[in-house]
Amino acid sequence: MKYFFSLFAVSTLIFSETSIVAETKINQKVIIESNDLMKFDKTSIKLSKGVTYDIVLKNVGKLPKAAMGHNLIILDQGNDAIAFGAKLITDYGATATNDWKPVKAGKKVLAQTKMLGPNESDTIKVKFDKKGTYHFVCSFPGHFAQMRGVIVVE
Ligand SMILES: [Cu+2]
Repeated sequence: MKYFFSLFAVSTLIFSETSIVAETKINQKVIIESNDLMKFDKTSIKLSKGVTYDIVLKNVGKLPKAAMGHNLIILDQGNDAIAFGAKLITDYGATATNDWKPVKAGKKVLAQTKMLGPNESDTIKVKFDKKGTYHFVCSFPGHFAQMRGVIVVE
């Protein structure tokens, strides 16, 4: 009888640990901060293929959106953040009236947050179906020079 109870306790323990692992595979959260120094707090992020992530951009800056707005644009594989940033206004339709959204960039953009002012945040759900490197960038004019990074999906 004693043996039965301890075996039961062990199997319950294993079972509950398995459930915790399974739970964390759904909608894992990644928080990226942007600031008045025109920087993201993370420039290299490792994620897993096939997992749905809640990617949160938090703008912790204090300057107004018109002067120091930030967004997070994740580019599909094969698109370089600097090359993309250089064409935002000339080729991809980013303007002051559309919050610098690259409306003509088509499938080069995998996902994007809203343009954020001080103390704002936005969450996007993203699932990467292919392993590899994805660049991300802020599309506010000139910010691509230093507001960019890579997501490496394994
Ligand atoms: Cu920015």
